[in-house]
Amino acid sequence: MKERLQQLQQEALEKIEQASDLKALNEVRVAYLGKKGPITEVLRGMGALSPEERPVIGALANEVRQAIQSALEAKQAKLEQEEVEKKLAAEAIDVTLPGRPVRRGNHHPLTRVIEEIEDLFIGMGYTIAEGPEVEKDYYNFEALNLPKGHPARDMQDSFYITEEILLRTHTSPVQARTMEKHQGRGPVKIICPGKVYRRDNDDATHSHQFTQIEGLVVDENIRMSDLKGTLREFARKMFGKDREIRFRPSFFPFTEPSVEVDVSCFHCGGHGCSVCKGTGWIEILGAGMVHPNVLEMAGFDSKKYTGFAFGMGPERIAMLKYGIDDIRHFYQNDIRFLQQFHRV
Ligand code: 2NL
Repeated sequence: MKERLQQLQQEALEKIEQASDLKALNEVRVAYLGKKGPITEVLRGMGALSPEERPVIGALANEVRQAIQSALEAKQAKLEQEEVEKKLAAEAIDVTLPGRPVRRGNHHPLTRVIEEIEDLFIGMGYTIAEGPEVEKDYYNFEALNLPKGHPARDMQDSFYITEEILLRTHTSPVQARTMEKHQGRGPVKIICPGKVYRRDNDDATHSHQFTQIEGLVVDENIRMSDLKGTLREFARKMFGKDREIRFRPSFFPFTEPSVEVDVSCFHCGGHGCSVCKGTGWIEILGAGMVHPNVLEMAGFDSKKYTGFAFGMGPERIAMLKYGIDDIRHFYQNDIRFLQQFHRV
């Protein structure tokens, strides 16, 4: 019996040594230490032994079981460690591999032009003012010297929400609101960029939604020459240092006098070409001296204060600057169009 036990131990240790994975090792455990295994069988047969032999064989059987158990545990730990290492090796991340490229986007050409104009006026001491796109009839029309019944207020031309509320048709209401906040004290020096809305059938040059930038300066002793100097500076920064501007008489309800402003053609320098249609000049904005009625309605004393204002369409400026032939390009989000305006 002693030899049988020693032989079992040797056999089991060899099989444990040979087991190449956890499954095989478990089979060895079941085969040798299981309830139906050979050691249990030996212990069961102890009844047939003499009282002297019994404790000797019993002790030996326990030793053998112990030895097999330890060997199993050691091997199990080793196999588990190997498995972890294999897994780590298989799942390793190579941090030196190049990353997937991220496609770099760019600002919308309109955003770009608007920000360029904003920066230019901020450089001249203006601040940016914003206001609601859903506006009161009062600020959109009344406060701008467009009384009830004025043709520009026609329901056909604006998106009315109620009799008194509409989508703003220009950014001027922001200027009216800002002047009102100043409570009759200057200076006011602001730039108002934003989206505006008019009932229009969209085509190459019209859109029911577009953008505007308006400027307003109100203070004592503001004169038409201040307007002209400011706009000349704007034209040169925007279209080139050699540009000249000219004023042509015009009409806006909120300014008096009012002017249309042309810039000398940046394409031909003023000689006449297809861009300026042979005239040498390109119309870029409208402007004028703030109408006394507008100043008074906003709480300013029009005997003490004067001001100038101007308004332009960033779409038009961008179309001229980048040779864009259809306003709808700005709103269709065709990536082939948008990608052409990467900032350099
Ligand atoms: C244009 C012409 C203009 C203004 C806008 C203005 C605003 C106030 C008072 C006086 Cl609160 N004027 N704005 C003045 C003249 C022209 O816009 O052709 N815009 C695209």
